Amino acid sequence: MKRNSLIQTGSRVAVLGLGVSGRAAVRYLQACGAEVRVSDNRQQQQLLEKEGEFLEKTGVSWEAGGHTSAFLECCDILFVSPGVPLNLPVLMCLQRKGARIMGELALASPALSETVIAITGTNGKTTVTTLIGELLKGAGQSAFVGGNIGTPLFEYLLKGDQFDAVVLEASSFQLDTAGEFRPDIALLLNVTPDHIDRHGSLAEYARAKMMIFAHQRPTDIAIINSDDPLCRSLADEIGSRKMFFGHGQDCHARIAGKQIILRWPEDEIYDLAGTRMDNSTGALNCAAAILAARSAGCSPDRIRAGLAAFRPLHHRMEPVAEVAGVVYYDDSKATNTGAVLTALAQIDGRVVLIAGGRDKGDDYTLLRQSVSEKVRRVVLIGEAAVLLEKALSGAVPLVRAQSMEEAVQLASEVAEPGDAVLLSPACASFDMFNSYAHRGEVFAAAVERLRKTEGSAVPQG
Ligand code: UMA
Repeated sequence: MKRNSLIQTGSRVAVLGLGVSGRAAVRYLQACGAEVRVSDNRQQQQLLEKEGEFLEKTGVSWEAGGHTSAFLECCDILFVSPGVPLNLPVLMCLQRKGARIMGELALASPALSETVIAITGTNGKTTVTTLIGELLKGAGQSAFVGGNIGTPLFEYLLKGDQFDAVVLEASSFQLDTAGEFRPDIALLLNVTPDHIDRHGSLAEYARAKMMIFAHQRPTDIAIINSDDPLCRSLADEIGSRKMFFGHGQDCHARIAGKQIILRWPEDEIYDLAGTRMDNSTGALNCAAAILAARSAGCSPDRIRAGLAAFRPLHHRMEPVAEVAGVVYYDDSKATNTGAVLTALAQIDGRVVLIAGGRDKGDDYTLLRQSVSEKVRRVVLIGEAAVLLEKALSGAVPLVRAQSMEEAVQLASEVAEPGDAVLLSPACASFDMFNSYAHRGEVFAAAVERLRKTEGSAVPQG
C-alpha cells in the first residue's frame, strides 16, 4: 500500500457517501490507520445488502438518513464523495469550525510520485483518458487509468503498485474538492453547459474545471482546446506551459483534414485515415491525447500504432443496426447539449432524435438551430420532456414516448431510408435507467427487436 502524508495513525476522518468512491476511501483510510466513520444520506433500509456487509466488515461507526453535525464534528477531515454537494449547511458549518473538506484528488494525490496525467472537459474525457492509457501502455509504460472513469485512485494506492504513470479522468465535482492536486500534464478538452444544477452557472462550472491547472508549476504542461472559445479565453489564466490543439495555425497539435500535425519542434504527422477515430470529434480527441502521450515520452511510431489499434468506447455515436435503410446510433453518453450538437454535426443526412431524461439544468434552446436544420422529428422521453418541448417548440415536430421501446417505434415510423435515428438524450439517465450504459442497452435491444421484425442488417463497426 502507498502511504500518505495527510493521513496519520489515529487521524479522524468522516467519509460522506457510501458509493464507489466512499467504499474505496474507507478501505484506504483504515489501511493508513485512520479512525473512520461513514455518513450517507440514504435511509438505512435503502442501503444495499453488500453495503450493510461492508459496514459490518470494516467495523466503522456510521449514520444513515442524512449528514449530522453531531456525528461528524469529532472529525478533522471530511472526505466528500463526488456526488455530495458542497453547499450542504452541515458541511459549511463544520468547515467554519476548522474541519478540512477533501475529495479524492486532494486526499490521495500526495501519495503519488508517478507522472500524473489528468483529463477534464465536458465531453470526451473518458475516451481521451482511455486513449492516453492505451498509448502509454503501447509505448511500454505501465499506467493506472482511473478516477471518474470508474476506478477510484484509492484502489491504486491500496494495491501499492509503482507504475510509470497515473492517468485520471477528473470531473468538475472531483476538481471542486481537489485541494492542491497538481498533475504534471493536465488536459482541458472543452467546456459547454453541464451539471448547472450543481454548480449554479456556466461560469462556476468552468471555474471548477480550471482547478485542474490551479497548482501546476511553470514547467508542468497544460493541454487546451484552441477551437473552444471558452477554453481559449480561460487559457490566459493558466501559468504552466501551454500547448494548444485544434485547427488554428498556432496549435501545437494542428488538425488538417485527416492528419494531425505536431510541432515537436519538427513537424510530425499522425494520419487518422483508416483508424476508427477518423471523424471531427475523433480528431480533436486524438490531437489532445497525442500531445499528452508525446509529453510523457512516447515515441511517434508507438503512438501511431496505438491510434490504429484504438476502438471507440460504447454508447458514443455507436451504430447498433441498420433497419430499412435507416442507421440507428446509440449516443446515450451524450448527457448535455454540447454532446448532442457534436453528434448532430457528425451525421450527414436527416435525423430522428430521441432525447430527454433527468434534467441537469442545461439550456435546451442551445439545440434549436441544429435541430431545426437537421432533425425531422424529436421523440421526447423522461422527466425533461416538458422542458425540451418548451425549448424546441416551433423548431421541429415533437412527440412524446413513455418508454424507450415506444420511442424507437415512433422514430422508425417517420425515419426515411438514408436517415439516422439518434439516441442522444442531452440529459442524465437516472429517471428511467440505472446508468447511461443501461439506457443505451435498452435502446439497442429495442432496435434489435425492430430489426428482427423488419429483417435488416447489423452494421459492421
Ligand atoms: N450521497 C450522500 N449525500 C449526498 C449525495 C449522495 O450521502 O448529498 C451518497 C449516496 O447515497 C450514495 C453515494 O453518496 O451512497 C454516492 O456517491 P457518489 O454520487 O459520489 O458516487 P460514487 O459511487 O462514489 O461514484 C463517483 C462518481 N459519481 C459522481 O460523480 C456522481 C462516478 O462518476 C465515478 O466513476 C466514481 O465516483 C469513481 O471515481 C459517475 C458520474 O456520473 C460515472 N460522474 C459525473 C459525470 O461523468 O458527468 C460527474
